[in-house]
Parts: sequence; C-alpha cells; structure tokens
Amino acid sequence: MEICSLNRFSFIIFMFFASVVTWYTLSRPGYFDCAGSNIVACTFSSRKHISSVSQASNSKLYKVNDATPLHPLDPLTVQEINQVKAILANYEPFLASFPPIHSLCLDEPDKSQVLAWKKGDSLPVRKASVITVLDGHTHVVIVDLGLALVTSHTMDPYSGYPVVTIHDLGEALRTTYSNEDFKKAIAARGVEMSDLSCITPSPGWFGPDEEGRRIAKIVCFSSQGTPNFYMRPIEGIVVIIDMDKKKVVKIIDVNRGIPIPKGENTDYRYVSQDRPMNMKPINPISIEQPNGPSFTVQDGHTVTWANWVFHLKADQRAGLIISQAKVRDSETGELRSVMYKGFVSELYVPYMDTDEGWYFKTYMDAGEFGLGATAMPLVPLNDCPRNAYYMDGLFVAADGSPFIQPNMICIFERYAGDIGWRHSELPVNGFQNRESRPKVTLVARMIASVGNYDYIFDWEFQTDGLIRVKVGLSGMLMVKGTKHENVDQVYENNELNGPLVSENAIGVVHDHFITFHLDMDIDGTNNSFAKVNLVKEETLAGKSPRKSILKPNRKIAKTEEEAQIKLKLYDPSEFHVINPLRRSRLGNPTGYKIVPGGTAASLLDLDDPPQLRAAFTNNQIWVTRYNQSEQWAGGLLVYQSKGDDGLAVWSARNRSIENKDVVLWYTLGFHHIPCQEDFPVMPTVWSSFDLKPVNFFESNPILRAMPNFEKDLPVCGPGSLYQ
Ligand SMILES: *[C@@H]1O[C@H](CO)[C@@H](O)[C@H](O)[C@H]1NC(C)=O
Ligand SMILES: *[C@@H]1O[C@H](CO)[C@@H](O)[C@H](O)[C@H]1NC(C)=O
Ligand SMILES: *[C@@H]1O[C@H](CO)[C@@H](O)[C@H](O)[C@H]1NC(C)=O
Ligand SMILES: [Cu+2]
Repeated sequence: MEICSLNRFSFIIFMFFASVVTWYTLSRPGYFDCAGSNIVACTFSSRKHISSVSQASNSKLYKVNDATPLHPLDPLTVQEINQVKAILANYEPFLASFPPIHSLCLDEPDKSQVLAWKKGDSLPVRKASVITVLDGHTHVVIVDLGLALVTSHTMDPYSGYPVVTIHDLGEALRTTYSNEDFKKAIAARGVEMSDLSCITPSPGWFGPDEEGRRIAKIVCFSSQGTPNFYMRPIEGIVVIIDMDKKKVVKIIDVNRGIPIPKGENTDYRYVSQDRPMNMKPINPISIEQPNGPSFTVQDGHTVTWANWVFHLKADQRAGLIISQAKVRDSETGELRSVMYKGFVSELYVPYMDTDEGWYFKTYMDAGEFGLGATAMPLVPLNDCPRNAYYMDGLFVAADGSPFIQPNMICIFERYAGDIGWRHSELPVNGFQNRESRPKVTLVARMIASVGNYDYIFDWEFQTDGLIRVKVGLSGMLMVKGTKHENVDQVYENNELNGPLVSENAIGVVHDHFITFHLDMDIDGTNNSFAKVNLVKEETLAGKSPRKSILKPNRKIAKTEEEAQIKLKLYDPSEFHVINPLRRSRLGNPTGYKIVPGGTAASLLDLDDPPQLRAAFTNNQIWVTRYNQSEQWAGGLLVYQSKGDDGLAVWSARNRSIENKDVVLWYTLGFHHIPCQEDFPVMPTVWSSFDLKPVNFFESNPILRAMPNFEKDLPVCGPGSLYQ
C-alpha cells in the first residue's frame, strides 16, 4: 500500500496542543513526508498567494484550562466559573445548602455593547447566568463578576424545569436499581441485574398527574452478549422516579409476553467484525494540504478563513454557537455583517406510539439534556479529516465546578471534488472557453450523542458567501420489542407502529425537528423580512402561444404574524432577510435568503401535549423581534414544560418587524420510517438548508477565484500513474 502522509508527529503535536492557535507549525516545510517503498513522487510547488495565510504573528497558545476571556462572547473561563461558585456559596438563600447547578454559562452582554467592542478595548462586565433547582423550585440567578454579587434572582419563572444534570440521571438509575419490586420484575423477564442497561428518557408533560415534581421515566434493555443494548429492549417496564425525592413513584410492568430481541449481529464495533465485507475495499483517501490549512483560530475562538471571520464557541445546551459571522466583500474589501448569532435552539423528537411504555417519548434534547453536554470527543480521521483543528468545550458540573469536554468541535477545510462555478463553450471567435473553479469550504462541526442517537451538526462556509447548515443523523434506532419475527405474522396492516427491522424488533416511526436560531444582521442590525412569492399569471388570449408564466411578487412582513411561514410546494416563495436601507448600485436591498432543505412538518394535533410544548414546530419559518431573552425556541425551562414560554408565545406578541433588529428561526424536519438498513446502526441521513446571499454582492464574488493547476497540487502515492 502506498502511503504519503504528513509526518506522524504532526498528529501527536496536534493532539497535544489541541488548541494551538495557528497552523504555522504544520505549514513548515519538512512535515510533508512520504513513507513507503513504492512511491515514485511526492511533490508540490507552492502556490504563491496561499503562503501568506498562515500568519503566526498574533498567535498565542490557547489552553482552555488557563484561558482568560479575550472577546465579549468568550465562554466563562475556569477562573470565572470558580468565582461564580464561590459567590453562590456565600449567597444568603444558598447558605443552608449549595444548590445543584443545572446550567451555568456566560450571560452575554447586550448586543450593542458587543457590536461596539473592538479588539484592544476592555471587555464589558462579565456576568453569569445560573439555573438551579432547590426544594422543587427553579431559581434563575444572574451573577455579576465585576461586582462579585448576585444582581438578579427569579423563582419559577415558567412551568418547566431546567436541563437535567448527569448527577440527576445517575441518582435516578441508582434509585431504580435498588428497588426490590423492580429487581423482581427484571428477574421475571429472565434478565440478570448484571446484564441490565437502563436509560432515563425525559417524561414530557402529560397533565396534572406528573406536575409539581421533577420525574424521570426509566426504561431498560439487556446488554447480554452485545454492547448495543438498544437493540434488546425489555418491553413494557417503565419506572417513574421522583428525581428530587429520589423515590420510585410507580413501576409499570406490561407486555410481559414480548421476548427480548436477540443480541446476534447487533455489535457495530470494528473489533468485533469477524468477517470481511463482500465489497472491493476503497484505497486510502485524504486531502493533502502541504502548506497547512488556510484558516486560523485566534484568541481561542475567532476563526478567520478566506473571506470569512466568525466567533465560535462550545455551549453546554446548544452544542456550538457561531457569532458575529462577517464576510469580506471581494470588491471593496469591506468586512460586512451577515449573522450576529446562529445555533441549534431546540431538537424535538416525537415518537409515534401510544403504548404506556412509549407515549411520553417526545424528547426536546437541547433543553432537556443539552447538545454540548452530550457531545463526546470527536474521533480523529473519521469524524473529521486529518487536518482538522479541535476545540474543547468548558462546561459546568452539578457541583458548580468546571470540566473540559475535550475535542468536541472540529474545524476543517472540505474539498469534495465539487465545483464553485464553471462554463464551457465551443470556441467563439477564437476564444477558448473552458472555465471551472474548484470549491473548497470551511466546516465547523460538533456531534451530540443524545443516548441512542447521534446528531452531526455542520456549519459550512463558502467563499461565494453561502452558509450551508447540515444535520446528519446516525446512531441507533429506539426499537420496540414485538412477538413477531416476520411480517407474514403481522395480520393487520396497522398493527405495528413501525416496520420490523430485525426479529422481534420494530423501529417505531418518529420525527426529528431541529430548530435554528438565526439572528441575521445583514449589513447592520435593522433588517426586514421579505417574502417573494411566485404567482402564476395567465396570459391574455392571443397575446402569446404560452398560457401561463410565473412572476415574483415581493412583500415585506410588517408583523411577527405575517412572518409565520408554512412551506408549500404549490405556492412557492423565497424568504429574504434584507437591509432596506442598504442598496446595491442597482438599487436592490442587500440580503440573504433562507433556502429550506428539510421536507417534514409536524402533523400532530396542535393541542396534543407534546405539540403544545413544541409549538415552535407549528411553522417552519418564523421571524421575531430581537430580544436577548428569547433564545430557546422551547422556552428557557423545557423539562416537563407546558409550552407557556417559547417561540410561539413570543411570536404571538405580533411585534412590528419591519426595519427592526429581527431573528429568523428555521426548523429542519425529518420523518423517519425506519428500515432494515437502520439496524444495528444507521447509515447517516443528511439534510441541510442554506443562507444564501441575494443582491448582497454587486456580482459573482468569486469571479476571480483561482483555478487548480497541476503544478500547485501535491502529487502523492503512486505518482507515476498520473505524471
Ligand atoms: C423580552 O423577552 C422576555 C421573555 O420573553 C419578556 O419577558 C420581555 O418582556 C421581553 N422584552 C421586550 C422589550 O419585549
Ligand atoms: C398582528 O398585527 C397586525 C397589524 O397590526 C394585525 O392586522 C393582525 O390582526 C395582528 N394579528 C394578531 C394575531 O394579533
Ligand atoms: C433601527 O431600529 C431602531 C428600533 O426601531 C430605531 O430606533 C433605529 O433608528 C433604527 N436604525 C436605523 C438605522 O434605521
Ligand atoms: Cu430517526
């Protein structure tokens, strides 16, 4: 096998300085090293204009554990988290007992302060927002780190509870495992306690029975003979736990006759695959960047690449937050504002099954568990390519102390053989027209492993100004045990709530909705939302051989109600966020459009309890007036919430949104009818949407982009084939 790789040490160095600020070290000559005896050539000639990008001048080693904040939006540092903890420990209401910390993060300064801030200025006052639960009450506390004081304290502002802590979940499982009735129920199913794996799904909210206390509903699996216990459900056992009292409320034990599906062929790990695939293997593949990547990460969080600059940080709830994304105008050199803040605000996953063990499975993963909290370290070379830069998250445990979530975000350049633009033509008047430009993009990625499911979130920046936001779904199905082993045994068509995906296992039908908060600031904060509706115009008889054409009909939404959009294939529109006061030379307002990609809308009854809580999925697009407290589409407090806070409530205020600071919300949806290929681990399913410039640039911003020339590219491996 031919190998042509960056020096092995580069990887080790990279892992060691997981937050080295620039790629300078990797771009030095000498790291490009070819090993292997059959190699004929491994060369490249450097492309002049590239070598200027890796500037080490303002670089500095950035280590999460001893970082100081350098930007108003930088997450709280270790020192700041410890300071907050100390302030809370001495705060009168918490003197008797230090309350468990459910959330502790930067309370971002006012947008106006952030926008006015320039590098070198002192930072706006640092504040922390803390959510804790004490004696069954939720406390939302703001700590001012400058004054070293609690400056605001609200109790039970909404019906729900904050995100659960890992400590809560551990205690809920401990309470379950030590319950004698539970042990008997498990023994009756023929499962040893040592083979038991239980999980802690959130209970949703289904009326008064479960109100007024924080509960968890525990369901269990047998991990006998497989690490993929999700494929071996113990159907019908649900333990309801009061998480604060640490008591079993109720044990449901139904469907005792349903067998536990077998463990064979459920192990997905590479080490346990004992036979090769009947497939011709793919030769090793990787993109080579002998000059190093073209992006830099400054001060730990500011990413600069090609024409883009943005602030990137990890967040315990949202996973990953992009802030202050700006694009440089390739004609004027001006750095222009596109988006103040973009992140996943909520992830709603309702399952379609009314059984006692299933009806409550209607998760809201960001607000109930946290997408950053459930992110695990990315797997180098497989989750992210070789030249990726990894960023750590710094989060807070239930006892108020900081911990590092290592390598949870990666940033890399993607070259997938795609084309930025092209045209070819037969020679015209002696001109040769065969033009094509390669497309290279920059990706910021994080992956949340929320129990059985893995959600891959990509923010992909293109040099033509487009931002593509992609979501990939992989991991395990939540399967349900059934007595059936073959569809021939299923007599009534609608008997099952999903297809049989393996013997005795059905994949229950469900949806995934990912709601994005997109605070667009096109050339400034004041923007408008324009719907450009395509309407059919019938031609007058005799005027044209055509009977009908389509014409764009543009309308500015004046109020939040007018910006509640349900997508319709037979009544199509474009949706533009524009700056009405900034015009192109032709007089068009500058703008970006959201190009929806998902195909699913929630079809549940509007007053079905899960849908009341997830009313933010009642429309695919919403535009609200900017309000810094309105960040989380499912409300600040999501766990067991009734839907009294959140996007639908805010939008119903019907505020004016014309030439105002506005926030765009988009929900990417998936209906998921499982199939056998989803077993025992799902091949990734992707969907995406775009934020695409419309009349933002005067003309194609990448007209003068460089084509690829052979002499610029590394030639690796069996080079003789291609020389
Ligand atoms: C901002 O949002 C919060 C939460 O929805 C609300 O209580 C407050 O009244 C809003 N402020 C304004 C000025 O609309
Ligand atoms: C929203 O405001 C507009 C303009 O004031 C008004 O016509 C419309 O009826 C309002 N809608 C609701 C639901 O209040
Ligand atoms: C932006 O909107 C705010 C709030 O409506 C208004 O006070 C301000 O004058 C606007 N700025 C511009 C440049 O239109
Ligand atoms: Cu799914």
